[in-house]
Amino acid sequence: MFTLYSMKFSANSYKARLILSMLGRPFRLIEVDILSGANKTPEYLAMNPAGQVPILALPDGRLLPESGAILNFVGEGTPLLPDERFARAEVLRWMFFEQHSHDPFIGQARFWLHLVRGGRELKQNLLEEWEDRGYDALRVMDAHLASRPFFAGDAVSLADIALYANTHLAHEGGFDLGPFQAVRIWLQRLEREPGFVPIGWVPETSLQPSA
Ligand SMILES: N[C@@H](CCC(=O)N[C@@H](CS)C(=O)NCC(=O)O)C(=O)O
Repeated sequence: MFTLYSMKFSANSYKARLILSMLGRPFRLIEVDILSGANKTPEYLAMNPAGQVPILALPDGRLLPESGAILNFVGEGTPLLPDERFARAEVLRWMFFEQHSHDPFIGQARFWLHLVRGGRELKQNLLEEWEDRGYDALRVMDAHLASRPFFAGDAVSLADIALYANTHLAHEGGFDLGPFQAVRIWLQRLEREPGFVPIGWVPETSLQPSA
């Protein structure tokens, strides 16, 4: 069975929980309290020098940090990651977009403004850039989704899971999804997929808390 080092309100951790649920893969969850520094202990840094969640631990002990890598690993061989070369590249296109143009702005805004006490004051110099670049990302997503149901191809893929996590929480980072109708409809479409679970969901096999 997989073990997932994860934080309940972390959107990157949620991507991993969501794919494991959508694929019906049982896993053990270990809650890492990143707001109290449990991700910066020598033991945790030995598992992931970046000091971040999520980390997927394989049954043989190998460790895989990075939400996109975890999505790829878990999704390999399932309809969430097509075999055909171009179709797969389209999934990757949107996963790279998520890491470069979406999470650093919408994800960071939501993390610091919603989860970290005093985050607004600490990150005052970044707020304008987060807002500008975050709305840029939402405009790109809305334009793309205006004529298709999902980001890559006609069916749900890893790209949708990657982008759903922070987008459905964008309001917590101060973003208004009101003008982005195609994005709002897509969010609801993903929520109707089999195995969908909300961010607060935990599997029965969970341990709390841990480093
Ligand atoms: N690129 C990484 C980013 C992971 C990330 O930013 N995790 C956040 C929580 S959502 C974290 O652990 N933050 C604590 C820190 O960076 O110190 C991924 O996609 O997994």
